[in-house]
Amino acid sequence: MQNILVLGGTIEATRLVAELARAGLPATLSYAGRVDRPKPQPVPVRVGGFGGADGLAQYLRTHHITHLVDATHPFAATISTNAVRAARLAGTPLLALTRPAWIAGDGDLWTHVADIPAAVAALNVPRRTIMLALGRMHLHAFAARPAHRYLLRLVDPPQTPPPLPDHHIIIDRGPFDVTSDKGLMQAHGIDLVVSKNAGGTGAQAKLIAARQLQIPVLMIDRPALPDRAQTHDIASVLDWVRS
Ligand code: 3Y8
Ligand code: NAP
Repeated sequence: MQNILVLGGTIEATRLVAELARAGLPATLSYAGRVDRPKPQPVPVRVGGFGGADGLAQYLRTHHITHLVDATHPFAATISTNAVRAARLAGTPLLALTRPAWIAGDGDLWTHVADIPAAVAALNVPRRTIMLALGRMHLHAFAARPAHRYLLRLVDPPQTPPPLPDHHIIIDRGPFDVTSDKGLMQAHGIDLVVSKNAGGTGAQAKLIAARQLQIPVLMIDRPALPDRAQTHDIASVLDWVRS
């Protein structure tokens, strides 16, 4: 009998565990515990780190996990690297469920940068009104660019005020929709959007809104990840689990 561990935190992970529950395949969804109230799920959920790759390998062994699915966000490079090592140590089959990177379409005004530091460097420009849609974990990096006005969208109210003298905080969680993101950008007079190349649909609204409003986007490329088997579709994961 299968005993599946899904490393979650994305819409695709949520959709996958719904399919696994429907198919009656035993699965556990794992969250890091980054936000106060993770989304309720139709399968058992565990919250918190494992204690590095060795801790995850130990979890795989002691819980007799038969299949490990890495359905984490493309910027969650540490857990994905740990998953490759842990799966090898424990001899557990691993499959990554990922989503293709976004590609600029007609009308998109994107500038690509390699990572967060490169995005900060690229903001060495006269004062802008920036939608910094990167969440909470990287705000400190932008303290180097205090001249700009920032619109911040966070999942939870921050414990400490962000280190940005001129900022406005919106508390909201995705998936987002184009109409409200467009209204938000117009209401705040946004003239630049900074975004991770997350892919998928949950964070895409701001890019479609930016295209419609002809607002430029600073697009942060994904970090490198180790080689591993991966798929973009949930049906392939179900086939793999059943094989
Ligand atoms: C804790 C678990 C689902 C999953 C929904 C997806 C879509 C909506 C859009 C913007 C961009 C951002 C952020 C974002 C989106 C989905 C997905 C996605 C981006 C939750 C969730 C957890 C997190 C962690 C959180 C990070 C933050 C990043 C906000 C749940 C809601 C900016 C990524 O305060 C913090 O510490 C937040 C941390 C990692 C990135 C950062 O650096 O701050 N996600 N987001 C997961 C855990 O504990 O393991 O659903 O409650 C999940 C989702 N957020 O099932 O519907 O699939 O990506 N998440 C980015 O893309 O840049 C918001 O505002 O436009
Ligand atoms: P990360 O930097 O790759 O991982 C840092 C540490 O957090 C890991 O070493 C692990 O701790 C723990 N961890 C991460 N994901 C976990 C999970 N799903 N279950 C259990 N422990 C986990 O991760 P991150 O970028 O902070 O992302 C954290 C979570 O938020 C993930 O679920 C990810 O899918 C989700 N998320 C992230 C982003 C983003 O922009 N980074 C966007 C949307 C959703 P130990 O070493 O102790 O095991």
